[in-house]
Amino acid sequence: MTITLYELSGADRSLRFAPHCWKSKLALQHKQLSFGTEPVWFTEKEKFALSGQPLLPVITDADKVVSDSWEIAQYLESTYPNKPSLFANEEAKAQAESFHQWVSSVLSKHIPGIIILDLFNIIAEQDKEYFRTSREARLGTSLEEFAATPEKHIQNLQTELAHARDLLKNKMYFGGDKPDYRDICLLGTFLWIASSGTSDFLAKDDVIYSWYQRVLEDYREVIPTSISA
Ligand SMILES: N[C@@H](CCC(=O)N[C@@H](CS)C(=O)NCC(=O)O)C(=O)O
Repeated sequence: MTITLYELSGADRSLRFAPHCWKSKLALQHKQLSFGTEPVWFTEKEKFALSGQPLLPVITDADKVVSDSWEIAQYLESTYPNKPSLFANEEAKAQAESFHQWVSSVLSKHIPGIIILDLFNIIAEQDKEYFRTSREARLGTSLEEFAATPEKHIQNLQTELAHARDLLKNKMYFGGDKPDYRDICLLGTFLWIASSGTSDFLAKDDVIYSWYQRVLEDYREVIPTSISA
């Protein structure tokens, strides 16, 4: 086994919640590559200092070090072209890049309001001050204030998902009849919510809910059995 995925973890090292780390783990699983993982707390950045930057995910593959979930997906695709594809062709890759950006910067803004206090409760004691200070500076308010109305954020998330519903119309997966990197981006983001302890964030009659049930099983090998739709 030569590939190691460095990913954020909770106080309990087996608890992995970070969305971009989930994307890389799902991409590794999709490509049927053998890999190990290294759990990292927020305040253990020295563990992946060799990447020369402060964010996760990072992978090492023999003497290669790659950071950033989108860079990792591209690296895996070009380094292991004979393994199952993350992007069926150049057009699918361009669509995946734009979907990745939509998920990361548009859809994801509704999520901290749903889970931020749950996240605060599951991270390591030594991470709590860093997490509170950095997130409160970013949000411009206290974690408690920001998390006061989770229903409103769930509602906004469901409304924002209209774009994904449109893309998925009459299809099993975003790319058609098998999952690709677009499915991984959205699943990784839902796993952020689910790993933090919220399960009811989709309506049962939503096509996105049926899709979520399907992809959870497709990637079940790397998803804890405690997570269900
Ligand atoms: N654009 C980056 C974003 C990476 C990112 O924001 N990572 C988060 C975890 S999902 C992180 O490392 N946070 C650590 C911190 O805030 O100190 C990617 O897609 O990989």
